Formats: sequence, structure tokens, C-alpha cells
Amino acid sequence: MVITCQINQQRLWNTLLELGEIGALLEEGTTRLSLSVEDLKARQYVINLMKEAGLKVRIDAVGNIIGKLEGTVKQAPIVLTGSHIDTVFQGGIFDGALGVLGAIEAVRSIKESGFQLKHSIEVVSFTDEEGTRFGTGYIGSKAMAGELDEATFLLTDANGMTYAEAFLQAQLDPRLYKQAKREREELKAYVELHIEQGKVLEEHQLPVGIVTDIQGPIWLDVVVKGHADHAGATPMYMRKDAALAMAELMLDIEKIAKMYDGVGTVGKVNIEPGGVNIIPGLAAFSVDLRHINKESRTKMMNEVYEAINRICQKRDVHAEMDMKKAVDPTSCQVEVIEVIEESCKELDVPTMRLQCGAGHDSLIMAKLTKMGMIFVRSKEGISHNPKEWSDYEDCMIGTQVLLNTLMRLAE
Ligand code: HGY
Ligand code: MN
Ligand code: MN
Ligand code: MN
Repeated sequence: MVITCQINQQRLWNTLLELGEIGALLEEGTTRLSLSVEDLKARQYVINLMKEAGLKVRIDAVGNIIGKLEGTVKQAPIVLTGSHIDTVFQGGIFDGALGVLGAIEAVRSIKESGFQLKHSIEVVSFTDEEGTRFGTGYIGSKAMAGELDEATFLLTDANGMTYAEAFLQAQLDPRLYKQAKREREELKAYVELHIEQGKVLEEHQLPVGIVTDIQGPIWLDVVVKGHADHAGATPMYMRKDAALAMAELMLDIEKIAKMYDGVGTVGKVNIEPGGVNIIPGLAAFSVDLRHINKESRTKMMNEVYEAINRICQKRDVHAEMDMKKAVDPTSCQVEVIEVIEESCKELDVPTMRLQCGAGHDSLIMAKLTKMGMIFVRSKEGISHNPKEWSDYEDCMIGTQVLLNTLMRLAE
């Protein structure tokens, strides 16, 4: 099939800037935590845009927004594409958004070209990919894959609101989440366009990349309990300082990650009671461990648990660990990688295959159907930061590669 259909570049760029404004705070980047007021506004923006694009729009039982371009053969398995529009705290305007808006633009251009494709194409904006508000994530894709468990709805955000309450506030019924599940036979493939959020494409001076494998994240919440005491009157040898136990573990996590060539991050910390002259009695913190290889990640995990036990013993403090997320690393489907590569070739776009460090809904969708990812170069690899940036040209090339890939998969 010779593909002559072109995206409308300026239209796509305008939507990226408009969506980026929703939840934007001057230099503090864009914050749209899942099901927050900002996220609900952004969801409405995406629903309107899908309707304007002439897609048939539905919201599934967990709030995934799905826009459909009908194919000529109704019962043919669906080609799915999309990403997320929720962000981290003070994030950028491309993470997730490019994958949703790029997919809408690609499918809209296909529709406007009048080209009839056998398979229907659906664009999805997944609910709560980041997990920033409730500490877990991939909610929409997990529900679609039938992997969401009920306990999720008991999780609370920083204000003590449960996920169930946030669902009800967003006019969603948490009791119906199982209805979002889709069967393997319904789908032909899932392709996600996303910014790289790393420096590899920039180092190779390439606009786009094709993902081969995705690291799998484990998220732990750890609470260390020591004893709050007087900072002046308590000699060092008598202390049960929870913060020092946390500090020692943070450095051990760094060592363990380097030893296994994985990554380990303590991103959230909270020390109580939090007085200048009080020895911390409690230290609560998050641990994010990732590796491209599952066995290595398990070894990292075990070493972290051993370090926690060793440090607690030495400092006579006590720790409780709660596993919030554990998603296996996964490989992209060679068949989809090759279709993306063909699209790059026919568009004369130089590219490379590369691994992915960040987590994506693709990790979950790989359990349901054939998955592939198209990366767009990130300036200096910066992401989860207001300075996150991808050039106009690169976003357009990535979206055109997506369009050609969708047409090949749906023909
Ligand atoms: O955590 C991640 O890698 C992604 O941004 N959700
Ligand atoms: Mn992200
Ligand atoms: Mn993302
Ligand atoms: Mn992601």
C-alpha cells in the first residue's frame, strides 16, 4: 500500500500547546493528577477533539476515553493506539499527551483522506497512567487487560480521599471497573507514540526511535519507625533515628542499582514529627526499582529487603514495606517493530531500535495484544520536569510514522 496521507502539522502542534495549558502553572510546568479538576478539564478537551475529528467516542467503565474510526470489516480485530494525559507533579506538555494527540491527529487525517481500511482503529486516552496521585498507576490499561484489583479503590491520595471517592466525583462507578476488560481476540495490535524521556536519540541525532524492550517498575512504600526524642538531651548512641535509617537505605539502594545496572529511586520522603529539635521517630518513603531483566530486578529487590532488615537491626528501628506496583519488564512484538521500521523506511526517516527506561501503558497492553512503541527525541533527555521538550519537527515525524504504521496494521 502506498501511503500518501499526511498529518496536519500545525493542527497537532496547536492541540499540544492547548492541552499543555490545562494544569499549567507559570514556570512550574503542568500538573494534571489523575481525576483532579485539571485532569477532568483535559479529558473534556480530548473528548471534544475526538468528536471534532469525527471519531465515535465512548468512555469505558474506568474512564478510558476511546475514539473509534470504523473499518470496512466490523468484526475484524481493532488496531489500538494511544497513551495518557494525566501528568506527574510539575511535568511537561509532551509526556503522554503526544501519544494521545498524535494518535487523534493521525486517525483524523486518515479519515479526512477518505481512505477505507479493513480494521477499525481506536484511539485511547488511558486513565491514570502515572500513578502520582494514588501511588500506583496504569489504571486504565490494567482495567482493559483485566489486571486491576479491587484494593486499588481503597488507596488514598494526599488529602485522604479514596480512589473510589475520586471515581464517584468523576461520575464513574468503581463497582463497574470489570466492564472495562477487553478480550484478546478484539484487538490486533497496540502502538504507543511517546517521548523518549532519555538521551539516546539525541546522542545519535535521530528524530525517532523504535522500542525493543521496556523496563518493568516495582514501587514500594516503606515506613521506618524509630523513637522521637530530644535532639539535645539524647546521646548519639541511644538514638533510634528513623531518618538516619532511611538515609542509609537510600545510599544502599543507589549501590544495589549500580551493582545490577538497573535503576533505583527514592522520590518521595516524609519525616515525622518534623521538628528541628526532635529526633525523627518516623520516616516514610517511596522506592522505585527498575530493570530490563526480571531476574536481575528480583535480585535487586531481595538485596533491598536485606538492607532494610540489616539497617533496622543495627539501629534498633522497625520497618514496614508495602508493595504498590510490580509490573514485569516486557519486549515489543517483532512484527510491530518491523511495521514501524517499514513506515520509517518509506518516509525516509532515519531511526534506531532502543530500550525504554520509563514505564508506559504499553507494558500492560503487551499482556493483551501485540505491542509496539515509537519514540520521539527528548531535548537533553529531560522529562517529568517543566523543561521537558521535543522539537516541532520531531513530533511531526513521529506522528507521521504512527499514521503510516496504523494504516499498514489496519489495511
Ligand atoms: O513511571 C514511569 O516511568 C512513567 O512515567 N509512568
Ligand atoms: Mn511519565
Ligand atoms: Mn508517559
Ligand atoms: Mn508512562
